[in-house]
Formats: sequence, structure tokens, C-alpha cells
Amino acid sequence: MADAKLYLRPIGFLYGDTAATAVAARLALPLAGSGIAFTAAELIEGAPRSAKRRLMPSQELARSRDADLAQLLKRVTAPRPPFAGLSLTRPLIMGIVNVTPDSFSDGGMFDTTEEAIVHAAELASAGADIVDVGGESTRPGSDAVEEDEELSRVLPVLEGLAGLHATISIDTRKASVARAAAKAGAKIFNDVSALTFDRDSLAAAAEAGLSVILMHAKGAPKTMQDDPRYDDVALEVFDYLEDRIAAAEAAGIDRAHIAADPGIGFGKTLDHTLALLANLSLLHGLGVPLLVGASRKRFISGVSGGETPQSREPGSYAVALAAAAQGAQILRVHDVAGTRQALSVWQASVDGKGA
Ligand code: 7PJ
Repeated sequence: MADAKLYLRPIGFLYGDTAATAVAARLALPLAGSGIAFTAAELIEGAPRSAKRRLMPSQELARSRDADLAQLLKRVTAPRPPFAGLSLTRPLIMGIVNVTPDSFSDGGMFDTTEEAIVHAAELASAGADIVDVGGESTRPGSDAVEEDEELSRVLPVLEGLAGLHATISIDTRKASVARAAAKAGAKIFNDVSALTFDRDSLAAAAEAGLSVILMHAKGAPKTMQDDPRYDDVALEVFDYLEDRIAAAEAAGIDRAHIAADPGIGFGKTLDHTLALLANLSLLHGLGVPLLVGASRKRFISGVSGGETPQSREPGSYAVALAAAAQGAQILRVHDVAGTRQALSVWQASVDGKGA
């Protein structure tokens, strides 16, 4: 088994002063600079179809002389440098600004430039660290949008956001849109195709100095929900994201400028999504910040009702907290004020004190 691939899934989390005390006492290890500590991990060895799994206490992991394990452990435990200038010592909130007439949850509501700018400003004042502006709906079943149409939707909005007290992200699969957005002040290129849709995207991100969010998706938006299959969804998403991070680095994008995202709902059944969420901490082994975008998605109604996207807010808060509890560094949400409150109260409750 010397050459078998290793994965590490931290479990047994501690928070606040308890986490710090346990790390100091060498009873736990720090999780990716999040302030969370883990007391054990599942060590997974081999290929997705046939992996062997065993639990190990953190103390034993820390003592291991296996070089591969030591390297993986370093990736899992190391603090992350700031992403797009934003410190990652507490979860960041990315607020969603759709400039699409057909977006599934608020499409048509913010489809004019003016309304999108007002909406973005509201999200920023509600505590969004990042606002994510998108002009192409990539929800399941959606059609692609022409470049000119997408540019004419997002550029006036980006220009109207100059001076906004939040970092601007552009949600696009097109290099030309990312380049234009960078000129208009965007710092983040959020691409649901992980820079694969457009052959120029890797170069565009590198040349424009953009930070990138690489998201896993299986298949194109139009067909991705048609019977997606995995041997092990968490391990396969890990492998894909690891490859895309390597491709981004090879194209000259600094590792500090890369974040990864499991792509909730993008080519995943309800069971796939829940398996990914339950195994989220595995992805810290990628060694980059993790973003989770689960807000108002369909799996929420699959678990407990909420037929309309707008009625899925309680479930959206719950999944945001579940992700934060495993150290996810960025949460992409529609309701920034509600998520901010949920996160603050959760944090204060596990810490036993306010901020
Ligand atoms: C995501 C996204 C996501 C990232 C969309 C929706 C569909 N970008 N863009 N992650 N989802 N990084 O908002 O429901 O999950 S569009």
C-alpha cells in the first residue's frame, strides 16, 4: 500500500478556548487556521472504489513518520493566508447578486442594473465580506448565455459598485467577462466550471491577478442533474479539485489566490449532496480555503420541505452553520443579514462568549 493515495477527514471538533487549550495540550490539532481543532481523523487509503478507512486520534497522527501523511496533515492544519485580501480566521459571507432574468430563486427581481446595485449595497451593509455578481444562471437545466449579453448585464453593475465596502467577485465561466470585470474592480473570478469552460480562463485569471474559486461540477448545467453517478462522491470531488488546483498553479495562479468549492447541487443527487456535506472536512486536505454554496438549493426541500427557494432560508442557515462547524472559510448565501446573525450566535454559543 506504499503508493496508495491518502485522504484525511478530520472529525471530533472543538471550538473556542477549548480548542486552543486542547491544541496547546497536544490533545487536538488545529484545522486550517479556523480556530477549530480536531481530536481525530479518518485516514482513507486507496482509490474511491476500494478505499480502506480507519480512525486515528490526532496525537497518533502527529507522531506518524509517514512522509505522505505528514505532508497531508500539514495541508489540513496550516493557517490559510488571506484570500483576495480577506482574513480567513472567521467564516466570510459572500452575498449573491444575480443579474439574470431567469435565475431560479430571485430571477427577475434584480434584473435591472439599478436594482442589482442597490441589492449589492444592501448585502454589503448587512455584513457581506464579498458580493458575487453573476449574469449567467447556471442552475440545473439552464441555457448558456452569449458573451455580449452577459457583459451587458454585469458590467454596468460592477461599474456602479465602485467604492463599495465589500470585495467584488464575478460569477462567470467566460474569460472575457472575467477580464472586463477585473478592469471594473472585481478581485475574484468565481467559476462553476473551475476554469475549464473557456480555454482562456486560466490565462485570464493569471494575467489579471484575480483570485479564483474553483468549483466541482459534473456535466454541463443543462444536463448535470440527469442521473449523476459516483463511486465515492467526496473522494472524487477531492481528486477533481486537486487536479484543478494543480492546473491553476501550472498556469501561474499563486496558491494563495485559489479557493475550492464542492459545488452543491451541480451534478449531485440528494444523497451525493448530503455525503459531501457530512464529509466536508476532507476537503481541507486540498490546502486551500473552502467555499460552500448551499443557499436555497433544492436538496433542502429534499430533506425537509421548502418547496419554493424563498421558503428554504431556515435550511440555508442550518447548512451554513454545518459547513462553518467543519471549518468552511467562505459561505455563499442569498440572505446575508440572516446568515450573519446565525453565524454570530452559533459562534458565541460554542465559544461561550461574544465577539
Ligand atoms: C454556486 C456558484 C456555488 C460557487 C452558483 C445558485 C446557483 N458559485 N454559483 N458555488 N452556485 N462558487 O446560486 O444556486 O455553489 S449559481
